[in-house]
Amino acid sequence: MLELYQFELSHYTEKVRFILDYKGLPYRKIEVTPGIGQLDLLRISGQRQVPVLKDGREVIADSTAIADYLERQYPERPIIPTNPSDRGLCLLIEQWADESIGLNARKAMIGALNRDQAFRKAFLPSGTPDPFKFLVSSVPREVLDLLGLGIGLTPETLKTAEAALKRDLTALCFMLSERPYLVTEQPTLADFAVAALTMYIKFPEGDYLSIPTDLKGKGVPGIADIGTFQPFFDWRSKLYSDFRKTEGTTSSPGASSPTSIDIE
Ligand SMILES: N[C@@H](CCC(=O)N[C@@H](CS)C(=O)NCC(=O)O)C(=O)O
Repeated sequence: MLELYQFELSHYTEKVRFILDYKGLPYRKIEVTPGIGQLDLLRISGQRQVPVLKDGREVIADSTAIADYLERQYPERPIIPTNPSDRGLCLLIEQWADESIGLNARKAMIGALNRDQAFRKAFLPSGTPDPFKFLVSSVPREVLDLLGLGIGLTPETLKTAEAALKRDLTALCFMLSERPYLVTEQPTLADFAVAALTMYIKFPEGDYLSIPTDLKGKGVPGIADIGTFQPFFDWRSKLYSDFRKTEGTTSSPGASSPTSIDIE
């Protein structure tokens, strides 16, 4: 069976999970332990980031390379059009989702965590004891701002990221106002990339991800909760309900606990 080394909360991994579900390929999720598990990842794949897909003796790192591999190896239910202009547009949108939406969404989510106590609290696993929840949610905003600044997130960087995301979502609303999917009459890699890489702007509702219940449907205030972008989020919800398997219905066993990696 295919094995997907992942973080449940990774948006690049979400792209791969979407593709695997669309193609109807069963897979086992292996949750990588940040730090130690990534050293094992380095040993098997030559780099330390998730997602990594293992298919027998084949080990593929990077969501784009994995999409490419799956399309070649499992061509049924294709996700990359063969017609040159559709193919070009599909690959361009995927690249845009990875390099623009994904990176800006990560920044905007960190900014939202800094600003919004309720959102910060929602990130904690449901079993977290109340005193600990209280401690986390009561960390002063200035301290979190400092943490944000420590990783290069100045208020200007955040403002630029949020403005870019709003332009991206506006463009997507226009594109989707006249057609069901971004490139052709069928979903393609472009749709799965955009749906997955917008995960941090607003987490999907429904049981698609093993994340705290409070986080489902939540996102960056001022973007996730305003009517302007609702057509985009409605489109994404439909893509999820049509093609992404829920935790209960998936043909895959549930995720393992965080682990380091077995090497054959
Ligand atoms: N270009 C890569 C990006 C993967 C990536 O950024 N993965 C993040 C999780 S979303 C990661 O593994 N971060 C841990 C690290 O960089 O150490 C892809 O498309 O797969």
